[in-house]
Amino acid sequence: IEKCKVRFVVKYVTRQTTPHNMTSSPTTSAGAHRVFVYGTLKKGLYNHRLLSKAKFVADARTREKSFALLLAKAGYPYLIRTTDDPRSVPGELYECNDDTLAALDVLEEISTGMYSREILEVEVANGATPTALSAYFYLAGARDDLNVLPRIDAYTKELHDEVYLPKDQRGAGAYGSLP
Ligand code: PCA
Repeated sequence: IEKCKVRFVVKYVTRQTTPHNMTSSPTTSAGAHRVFVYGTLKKGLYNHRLLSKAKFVADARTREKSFALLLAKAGYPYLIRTTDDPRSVPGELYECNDDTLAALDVLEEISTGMYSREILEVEVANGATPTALSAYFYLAGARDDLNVLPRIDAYTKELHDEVYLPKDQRGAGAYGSLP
């Protein structure tokens, strides 16, 4: 009987602690979703309004150095994985609720495969030691016609203000389409 009791207690404790491993889940124990943004969702840019109820956590960058940031004709960034001069990507980390995450999925056209929402680890500066956190981010869908797009190091406010064309201002013609 004593042995059984001990086993039960150990199992219970394990169940309670393992699902809350903070670095492996993009969702916090309080139910907030961490989202890493690198494009038009950043502070001061056109689509940031969708994050009005989200909490800014920190400036961040991807731990993975495997990306290329491309600039689509309508002036938004298109993030792909590449083996050709792969880089880490800078951006901002937020915490948001279910409704906000759903609104981001609509903007990024997850249902059509334009972008897909994936999970990666980002690094935030925390004094001298960087901290790694899991977060959702939007990766562009793979396409064959991307090699004509220019590559950029970061999607800055200066670039955005100069070239971004909101969805409702894109014509049906080539300008709105990608590339
Ligand atoms: N918005 C998303 C992905 C690309 C874009 O323009 C972002 O800011 O992360």
